[in-house]
Amino acid sequence: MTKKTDAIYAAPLQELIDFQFDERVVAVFPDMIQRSVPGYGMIISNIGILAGKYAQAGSHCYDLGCSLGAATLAMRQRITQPDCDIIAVDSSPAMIERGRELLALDSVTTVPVTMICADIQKVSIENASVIVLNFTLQFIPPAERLALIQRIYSGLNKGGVLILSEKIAFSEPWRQNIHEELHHDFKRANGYSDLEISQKRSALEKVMIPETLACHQERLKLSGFSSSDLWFQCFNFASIVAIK
Ligand code: GEK
Repeated sequence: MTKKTDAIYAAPLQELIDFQFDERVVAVFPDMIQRSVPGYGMIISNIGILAGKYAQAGSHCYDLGCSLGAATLAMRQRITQPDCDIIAVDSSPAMIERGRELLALDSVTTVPVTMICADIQKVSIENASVIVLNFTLQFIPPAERLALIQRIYSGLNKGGVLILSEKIAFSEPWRQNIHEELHHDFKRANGYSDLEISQKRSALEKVMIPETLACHQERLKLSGFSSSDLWFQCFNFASIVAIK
């Protein structure tokens, strides 16, 4: 399948509205995320590897903020434990509609998948062995993040994992600047213009709020996770695996 190119912010916009996961974004999403998030493809395939290792027989695996289900499909390929299923949740109706179409084309059918259009802050999480928050927590208001992580912790079985990927911030301004510049270089190298980069950045400003790695790790500890390891970082994009 050919990917439709993201040109949403290519022309000057009179009025910049806050970023939304609507039909226009859904239509170009695979291209947008690949060209915007360093290491996205690698993270997705390794979520599959992690799920293959940590999925427990007879448990649920969750993909929270699944978008089109890339992490779901990677997990589905790798889970071999019996009687597992995957519950993929996203609050964007357009994402879920397209995600279900892509799911129907998937040739791996051994692990059942349910795609649900809902707010991840409201779905029940229980008997879980693998929970994925792949670039989703950053869209939850910071004051509500602890409650979500605590609910995730209590829904996980012992030995289960949370895979948390985020755009991260740095407390020292010089370090923040270096990583931001490198990320913009990455986007330029992938064909985005300076105008596209700056318009998208403004659109995301109020809806996507990155925090430092230390802040994420403290919250995980506070919620009860016995360990949290950084397994991926490229510039200001990182992924942590936390074990219950
Ligand atoms: C991937 N994980 O390709 N409840 C449910 N979904 C939400 C909520 C919420 N409260 N807030 C935001 N979302 C995916 C990529 S994208 C990341 C995740 C990005 C959803 C939102 O609709 C969008 O689909 C997703 O979180 C974030 O592995 O675009 O930077």
